[in-house]
Amino acid sequence: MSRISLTQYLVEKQREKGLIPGELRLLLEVVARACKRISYAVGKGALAGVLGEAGSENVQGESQKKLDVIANETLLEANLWGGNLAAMASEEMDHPHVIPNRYPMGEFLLLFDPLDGSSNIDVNVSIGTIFSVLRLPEGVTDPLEEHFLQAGNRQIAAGYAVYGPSTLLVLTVGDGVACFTLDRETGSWWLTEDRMSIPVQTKEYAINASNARHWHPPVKRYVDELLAGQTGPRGRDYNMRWVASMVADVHRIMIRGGIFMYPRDAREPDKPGKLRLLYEANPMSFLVEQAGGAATNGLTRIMDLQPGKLHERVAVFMGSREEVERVTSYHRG
Ligand code: P6P
Repeated sequence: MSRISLTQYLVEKQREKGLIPGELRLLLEVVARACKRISYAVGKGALAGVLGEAGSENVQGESQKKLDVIANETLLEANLWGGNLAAMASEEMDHPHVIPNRYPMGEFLLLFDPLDGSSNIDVNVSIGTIFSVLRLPEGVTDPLEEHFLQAGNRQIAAGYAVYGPSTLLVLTVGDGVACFTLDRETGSWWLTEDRMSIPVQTKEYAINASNARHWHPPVKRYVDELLAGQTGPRGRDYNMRWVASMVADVHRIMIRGGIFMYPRDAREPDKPGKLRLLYEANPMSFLVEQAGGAATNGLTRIMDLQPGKLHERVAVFMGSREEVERVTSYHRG
């Protein structure tokens, strides 16, 4: 069976549907090539001496793994000279990285978490790269942090790579969600699912249950009802999964349904949650919604939130629509 490559898929989106401009296609191909290189580095692991701590901290004050730094540098270098970007923002960098004057400035802004779930690197559990594409506001010639502060509903593309048993690239340009599998022998990305769809109902939920004593009442009520199973108000048993790698947990949900939750809790009352809005929650919300799911912060659609800071955090409830709507109704109720 002849498979469709990532390039062919994007050319068809550009040519047949006029959905994406050529510059966006080029950008997405560059990002895919960078993810391939990150996949090779991740796959080499101890053999390439890339495991363990980098000995530095990121803007969040979290210690960086060597692969965090490698993944960030790979994405920066790959996207510097192409001429389709104005600037990049990353979980690993305090401030945006503006394209140097020696290269042409493009119309897009690229945001990414270069290696999400990095606490799993040294124990060989799936990790991933998350990215989001925004347009540089009209007439701006000097990109600043404020230009990144756009609501998630302004995204024109989003995706993630998951470095697991297979390396997959899951991508949306606003016309459904496609999944590509990396052929490690040839280095090609092949279309293996052209319209991902999250089951509306599910029997699985994902949350770090060790935080249960800190949860606010709506989350406690929702999870207790799941734990009550057949004997409780939900009338059926549920299963739990927590990989502690958002990309791996959300990818599972994209395939077989479920709800991913990282709520705010009483540990740090002033902190709205752990996950970052601009380069984790927004791109994953775009993908989940494009696959028929839903994503809120417990009260509001995540993609309607207006960011105030580049690295701001947000509570996350995303996945099968029925479950997200239910837990959101408990917050509103
Ligand atoms: P916890 C990884 O560090 C991450 O940002 C997400 O990928 C993941 O879902 C979450 O944090 C795990 O957090 O508190 O369970 O370790």
